[in-house]
Amino acid sequence: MWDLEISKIIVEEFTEKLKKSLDVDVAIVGGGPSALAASYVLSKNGFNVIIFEEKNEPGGGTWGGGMLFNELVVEEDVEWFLEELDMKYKKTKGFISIDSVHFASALLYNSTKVGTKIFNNVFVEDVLMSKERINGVVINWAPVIRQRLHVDPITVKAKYVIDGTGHPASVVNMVIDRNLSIDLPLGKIREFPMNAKEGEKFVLENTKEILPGLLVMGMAAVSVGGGPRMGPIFGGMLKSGIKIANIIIENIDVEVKG
Ligand code: 48H
Repeated sequence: MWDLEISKIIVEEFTEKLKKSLDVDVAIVGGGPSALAASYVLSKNGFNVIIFEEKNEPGGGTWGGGMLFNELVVEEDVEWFLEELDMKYKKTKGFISIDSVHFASALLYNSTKVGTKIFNNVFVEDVLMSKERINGVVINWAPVIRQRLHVDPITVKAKYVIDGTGHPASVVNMVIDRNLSIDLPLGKIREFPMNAKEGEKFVLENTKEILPGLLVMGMAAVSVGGGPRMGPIFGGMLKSGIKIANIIIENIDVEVKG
């Protein structure tokens, strides 16, 4: 009976995918542009990478461009990456302009094509930690969280966890709530007013490992470092994702205990 077979395929294949994703090299929280760039580079280099995205549609803040004008801008120094991902774009006035839907789709397609597993509708509600390092994440279905259902989560072990949650820097906030001290340059998580040029520089400088096993990238790195926001210019998000991937590639030989 077709209907039953279809249901069986879905349940079996999803279970298989989830089982393979319970012990990974890198768990990325949030499925925005920095996450997709990082996961593309890491997966392409043979790392086992998963992304947890609480929304139905991964892609974060890319889809709407600037003020719903679905066009976004990147700097010319990321042209090589757009080429690698086979994107269509237009060079204009010293910048590159890209249709934001095409940009999001290309990132999603390429990241998943090289092996990243994206779990949408999954909310990361906590981290796994030992005294020495962050060891993974605690996940639940996002609708369970939204409906405030009393349902316990499950855990995922990861050598590295990346906070790619954008402006709120949710993972860093969770870790601070657990009384772990993180060196926040301003003493708290906050952003400053729009300044595209400064913001694009700042995001890269603040893309780093902030605790053993926990890294920040994208707008989360701006919020944690306390820098200016930069609106719909997205080169910094790509460069931040690529930088974090390279940091991990150079340090992956960590032994995770527990
Ligand atoms: C699962 C979660 C959780 C959670 C959040 O905001 P994003 O697009 O992330 P970035 O940093 O890659 O890109 C930022 C960019 O989109 C942007 O907003 C810019 C450049 N702004 C500049 C400005 O001036 O405003 O995506 C983060 C994703 C979202 O899709 C969230 O739904 C998701 O993370 N998320 N997913 N578990 N706990 N928290």
